[in-house]
Amino acid sequence: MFRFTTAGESHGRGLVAVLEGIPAGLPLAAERVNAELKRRMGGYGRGARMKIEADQIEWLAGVRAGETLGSPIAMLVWNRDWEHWRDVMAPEADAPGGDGEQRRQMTRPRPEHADLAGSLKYDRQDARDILERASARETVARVACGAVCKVLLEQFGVEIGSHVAELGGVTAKHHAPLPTPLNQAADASPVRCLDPEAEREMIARIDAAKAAGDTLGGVVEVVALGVPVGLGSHVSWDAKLDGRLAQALMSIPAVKGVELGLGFEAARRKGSEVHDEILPGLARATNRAGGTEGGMTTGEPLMARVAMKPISTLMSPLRTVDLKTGSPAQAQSERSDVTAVPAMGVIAEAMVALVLAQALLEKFGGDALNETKRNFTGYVAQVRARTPKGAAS
Ligand code: EPS
Repeated sequence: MFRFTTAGESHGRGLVAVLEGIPAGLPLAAERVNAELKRRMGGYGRGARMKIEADQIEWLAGVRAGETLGSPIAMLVWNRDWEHWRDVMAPEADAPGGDGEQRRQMTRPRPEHADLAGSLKYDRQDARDILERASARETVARVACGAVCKVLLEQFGVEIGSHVAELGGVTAKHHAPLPTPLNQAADASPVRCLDPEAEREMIARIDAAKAAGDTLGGVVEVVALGVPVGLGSHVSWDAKLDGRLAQALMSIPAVKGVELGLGFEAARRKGSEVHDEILPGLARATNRAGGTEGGMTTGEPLMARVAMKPISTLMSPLRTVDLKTGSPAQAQSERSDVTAVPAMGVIAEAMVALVLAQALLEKFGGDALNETKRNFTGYVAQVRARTPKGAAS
């Protein structure tokens, strides 16, 4: 069964990622995973934390002699910042940090963070018990699992990339066709934007927001090329790939919206201006659907747009209430990022990779990579045989 889980607090000892269901025999090197972790750490607008960390995995299980074993893959990433938080985050009741006060209590919840709802739900006096896990630091472990899925998907000709389409209210000019490889072009920009003019303005807005103690959100476009037709299914609500993508992408911290293809714009147009006509050879005239129909992939590029709100930690804080006293207060300021939109793109790629890998393994099965590939090749031939005679291929 394909599944993954993560464990770890932002300033705890480290992060653990466990990924199950990857077939045996997949060539896998730590460098591939670490390259994705490094991409996630980048982006103009990040805070001082990223200067402390140097995220790298240690294999704990599931890989031997450069290949997967078919057993759960476990990876560990140490938090370097732990050294500065040992006392605050110590698991022991009688740790050197002393009482709650000295353990850097957080009692003034930030609006739009998990602080308040989490403290009430889990009945914690110290919102640090909530914020440490709600922190986007957890996405290190997701990106590690997603990187393994990317390596698997490459074996089937699937390539996933992303770029920043909007940041801080600046919209990049539409770039058509998108460059290939997409990530090579996007990663060359400090904000992962393909439009140099928009990039300059985005950087200026990040500088201005930083000076004002404010934060910025934005929109990322994720693209998966080479996805075969028929991943996911129309038969049940929870098998539908569009729904699964939306859930996975919405679960990224601070994400407030997900669109596939035209997304909300499709609701404003007439049907004739939305639907993708079918041409001889079963090609499509357009890809406004963004690569899914009826909860299944169409074989066209998968296009998802992901909207991130501004980070909720403001250096010029908003109004809140101190949970200890019940009195009006200013929200607590913790060191944070001005924006993490460029990094969110890398995380969104990982989430798309996880959903596609799961759907691909669901369809083609296999305990060993060779078996999965045999099943895949047979299916591709079957689909090709359905192309009407005399049509362009
Ligand atoms: C985060 C706050 C910042 C970010 C962090 C997410 O961390 P710190 O409080 O240690 O400065 O840098 O993101 C990461 C650590 C990361 O690896 O992405 C938060 O509160 O969500």
